[in-house]
Amino acid sequence: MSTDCALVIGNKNYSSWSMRPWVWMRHHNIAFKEHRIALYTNETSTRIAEYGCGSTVPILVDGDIKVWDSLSILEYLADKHSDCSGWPAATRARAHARSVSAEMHSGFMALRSEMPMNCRRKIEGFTVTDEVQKDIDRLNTIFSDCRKNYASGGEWLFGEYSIADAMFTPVVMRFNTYGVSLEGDAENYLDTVRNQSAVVEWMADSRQEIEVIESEEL
Ligand SMILES: N[C@@H](CCC(=O)N[C@@H](CS)C(=O)NCC(=O)O)C(=O)O
Repeated sequence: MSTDCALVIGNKNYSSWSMRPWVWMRHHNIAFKEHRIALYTNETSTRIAEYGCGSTVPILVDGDIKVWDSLSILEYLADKHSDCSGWPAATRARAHARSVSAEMHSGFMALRSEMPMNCRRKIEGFTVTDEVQKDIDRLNTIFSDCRKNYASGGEWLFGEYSIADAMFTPVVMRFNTYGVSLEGDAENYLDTVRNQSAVVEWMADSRQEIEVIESEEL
């Protein structure tokens, strides 16, 4: 992909949706320009609207093609870069990866609203509500099942790195901030994500940001 390709993202500290395609592209060493728009300022909506495709980030601009929505961007990139790992190759694993990714994309509302992503922050003694605990338990099951079934192929959810890992990366950042641990293989998977060089880079960048979004600071 030429550097005509740009990824429009929000603040690295807070923008969980932006993190997904950014990390996937960095993991695969795909060249892109980064256009950053600070969220929740007086200019945010105008700056996003300039791209002419919806009111949220991330947005991928690839020449004259624009793609918005984190999952659509990942799908587009995987189609374009068939040498990079998008969905797993095997039919069963592919169906599984698509299902858990869609589940992440459309669910986990309690976890999202009560544990907003805030990469640079560590909160001691966070109280997990019953609704959030249900989401955490479900994530524990998803990660454990994946690792049980696909560990022979590598350290990621489906063995080789895939779109599914990018989809769940922001959840791992939330767990860091609010002090959530999982069990056994699921916790080991969290460590794999934490140690991924693209994630380490994103987190370092997030610590350089100076904006504070009060609504995301519990
Ligand atoms: N479904 C979208 C959701 C994107 C989204 O909600 N992005 C937030 C930032 S993380 C946003 O752009 N908010 C802008 C605003 O609220 O003004 C995706 O996956 O890309």
